[in-house]
Amino acid sequence: MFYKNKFSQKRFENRLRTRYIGRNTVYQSVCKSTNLTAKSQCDMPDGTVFVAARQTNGRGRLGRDWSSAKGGIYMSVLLKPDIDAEIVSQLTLIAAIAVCRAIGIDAQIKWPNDIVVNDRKVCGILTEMSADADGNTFIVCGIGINVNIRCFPNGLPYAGSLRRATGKTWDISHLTADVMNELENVLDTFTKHGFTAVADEYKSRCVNLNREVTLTYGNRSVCGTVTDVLPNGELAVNTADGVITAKSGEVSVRGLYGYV
Ligand code: BT5
Repeated sequence: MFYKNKFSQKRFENRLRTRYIGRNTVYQSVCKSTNLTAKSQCDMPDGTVFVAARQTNGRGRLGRDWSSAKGGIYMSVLLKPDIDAEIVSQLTLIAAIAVCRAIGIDAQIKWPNDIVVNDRKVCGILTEMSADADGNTFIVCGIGINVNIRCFPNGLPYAGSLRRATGKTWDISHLTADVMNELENVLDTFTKHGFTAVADEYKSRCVNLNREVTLTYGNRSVCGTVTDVLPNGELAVNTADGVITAKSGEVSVRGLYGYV
């Protein structure tokens, strides 16, 4: 079982079925953050994936920390698509669908970027857009999955892992490849037909739908009930002031992660 908890380039490559995602992979046993590594090597080809066994400064959104112990997957995909900035937030949703397909168990998505299994967060996604010295824009899609992690720091009571949810040790090399295989599939559909082509799949997994939420964006907070995820990936929330839509933001779902 020990080999499953360790990234092996050979096992990974044998499993990879992609044309370009992960065809160039940079592996580090430890780094600060794979998103930072990806940004510092943004001259690498489209689809390059930066993988680490652990991170010392794993990052979430809004400068939050991402706990990154050994036994997880920490990967950042460098993308150079010909798309406008508005699409960046949709890429987070695309990656969420890919992770759900790859793990293959009953996973839900808490809009926009959490993968939830048995009401616990097993994966987070951080998509960032940057530009190189010549002003060429690129996207880094960072994915952190709690695979075989058994215990989390005290401050993370709602973190879970695939191992804890299923009782089995997962193969890190295979799952890393599976995420890339699925990401390329979903991205192909997305590039050809837009988010609308996968919106129903996202909605079918979306834990926010028909739930009471508090949505925080900028320095505003509103309460309401989620009525839809729109064909462009925005969340529609029915509030006392009418329906508002959000492209990004923080959502607390009543009844999830201890939120009452
Ligand atoms: C995220 O942010 O969920 C995005 C996480 C992205 C991590 C990947 S790993 C590879 C790449 N390199 C990086 O440096 N980052 C990306 P957010 O929605 O802001 O959630 C952060 C919150 O999740 C924290 O404030 C904690 O409450 C909680 N958290 C931290 N570590 C966790 C973990 N390992 N599992 C579950 N929850 C965690």
